[in-house]
Amino acid sequence: MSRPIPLHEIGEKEYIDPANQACQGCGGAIVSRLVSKALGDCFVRAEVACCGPAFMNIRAPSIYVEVFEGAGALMTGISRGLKRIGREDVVVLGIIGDGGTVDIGYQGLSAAAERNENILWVCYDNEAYMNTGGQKSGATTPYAATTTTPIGEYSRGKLERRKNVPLLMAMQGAPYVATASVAYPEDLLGKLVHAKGIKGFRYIHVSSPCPTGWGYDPKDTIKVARGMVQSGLWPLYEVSNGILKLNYKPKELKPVREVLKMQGRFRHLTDEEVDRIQGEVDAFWSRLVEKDGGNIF
Ligand SMILES: Cc1ncc(C[n+]2csc(CCOP(=O)(O)OP(=O)(O)O)c2C)c(N)n1
Ligand code: SF4
Repeated sequence: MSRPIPLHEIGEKEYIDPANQACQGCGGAIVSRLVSKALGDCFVRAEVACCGPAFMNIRAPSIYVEVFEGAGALMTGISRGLKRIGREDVVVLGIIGDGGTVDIGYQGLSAAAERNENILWVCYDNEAYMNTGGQKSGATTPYAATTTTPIGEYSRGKLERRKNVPLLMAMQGAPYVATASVAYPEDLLGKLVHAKGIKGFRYIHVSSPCPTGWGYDPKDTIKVARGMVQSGLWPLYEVSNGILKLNYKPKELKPVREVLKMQGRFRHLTDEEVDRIQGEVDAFWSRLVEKDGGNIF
């Protein structure tokens, strides 16, 4: 399992250029910075269409494709090419949006996990297709207003449950799977460094709030991200060869209401709808606590 790495231990060297085109307060930009610092000098990066070109100004060799369903195939090709020339020491990294991971990229992701490709897939999850205007994805929290699930007489926002891709990857037998959050950088760095040392398919899914799509003040990104973890809306855990470990386990979770009310996308919620979300969060949390330290299947 991983161990949290304090920020001062990771070193001062930066791997991204000082300015980028992301919106102020973009969680994805924080992911990009921390991932590159954790991996250091020896990685290549696959990039597919997403908000990434606005903030992945990482100083590392990278290959970009416009088709955002293609990350699994692209990373597989790079990894196998490197193996062919005897460079398996190079980490093959993808920092991929939730649309490109849980929806349109899922087939390639699942196939790469099945083949146990030697790649590190980091999903930055802003819970929608933000680059094209904020359409809902399979990662969007229920009842959120998005541009394809607007609020009106006949619509209460997104109705489906979230697709839990970290657990799906773990059930496929991936050697290492973790969730993380931009509000817990020590935890994220620890998981990245741990993943770097493992061969085979590794998957880290990072909650990366988006002020533009979620409707909050850009200065509050970390506050919102922290609230998601503290309320159980985004639990932090890792699964190493099938064994689950909860990385953040407070005595009591914060009520989800406090976190939801900070975000414009949930402004329309009724008390009953908040209760439904709270019920689902509580049920999932109890199952995680039950499985903590044991095998997930
Ligand atoms: C096959 C295909 N369909 C649609 C598009 C247009 N497109 C580009 S980026 C994008 C959204 C990507 O969403 P996500 O992966 O969640 O990343 P984010 O934009 O949130 O960073 C879409 C629909 C495309 N490039 N390729
Ligand atoms: S739309 Fe959201 S994810 Fe995209 S650059 Fe802006 S803040 Fe970041």
